[in-house]
Amino acid sequence: MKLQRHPSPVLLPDPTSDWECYNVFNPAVIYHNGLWHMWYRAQGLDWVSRIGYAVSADGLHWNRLRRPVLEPHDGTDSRGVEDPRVVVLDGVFYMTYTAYGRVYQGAGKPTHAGGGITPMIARSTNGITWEPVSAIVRGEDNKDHVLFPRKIRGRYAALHRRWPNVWLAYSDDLVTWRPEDMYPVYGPRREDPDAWDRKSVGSNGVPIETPEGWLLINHGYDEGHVYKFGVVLLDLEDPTRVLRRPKSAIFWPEELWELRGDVPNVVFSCANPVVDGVVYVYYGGGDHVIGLATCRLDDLLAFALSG
Ligand code: BMA
Repeated sequence: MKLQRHPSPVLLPDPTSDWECYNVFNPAVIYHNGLWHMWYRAQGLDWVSRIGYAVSADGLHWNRLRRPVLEPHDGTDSRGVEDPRVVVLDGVFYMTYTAYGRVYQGAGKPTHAGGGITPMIARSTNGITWEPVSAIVRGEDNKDHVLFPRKIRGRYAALHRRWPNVWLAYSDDLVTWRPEDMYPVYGPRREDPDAWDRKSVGSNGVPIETPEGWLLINHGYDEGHVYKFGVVLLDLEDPTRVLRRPKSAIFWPEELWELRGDVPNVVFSCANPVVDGVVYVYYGGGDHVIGLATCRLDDLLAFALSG
């Protein structure tokens, strides 16, 4: 099983822009009301990450807004807003994103070069104007968080990463996330010397609901730091239960725009919308451009069940 790569990137940095002239990568993408919507991470002259918006009729040709739709607003995100993942819940857009700031909100040592990261949630009724609503946790090394597309057992649910493990969290209102409602789900396969994901793992896009369980596409790497994608199948009503986790990866850097770039050997995805039975995996290549790879949902599920 391997994802099929579109022959060229679908979005490139814009050399005429101050905020997206260097890198565009790691987009959220959804198909909604007959259009493809993309929210993507971008870096320009000041190297601060912002979120831009683009819209498309076919998922390949994108029209972008001239200005970003989400930008840093205080010390908790002054170094950038990163890696958006978007889901529609109760008719409202919710974006999970990583705030990277000079302010560290925990006790003890900063987690990242003088500051810290915060797994944030923002909401929007139109996809353009966004309002931050909550953080899943504060003051720890935690990112790669993504909301499930529906309530589970009557509560909202999210995956997040309390390194090195992926955790599940429940909330009644998407605002309050209590530590006692968080459970570890899976981690790197450290005991397996050949595993591609033996050093680090994290979630990709919104979990895909199937009759067999929640199908997750995830990412990971070993000591070589080459980012690859794999799949994990979680129980529908109790997603702390891992049902399947095939050993082999389904996608890895091969093209020049993935092997090189701002960060080499990176494919990193925050989106896997399913349209007409096809999974569209949008991803950042080399933290520099946006690519697309696809597969049939049936094939991906059959592969997950074989693991
Ligand atoms: C991760 C994230 C991603 C990035 C990747 C590779 O930690 O920050 O945004 O694509 O590293 O640099």
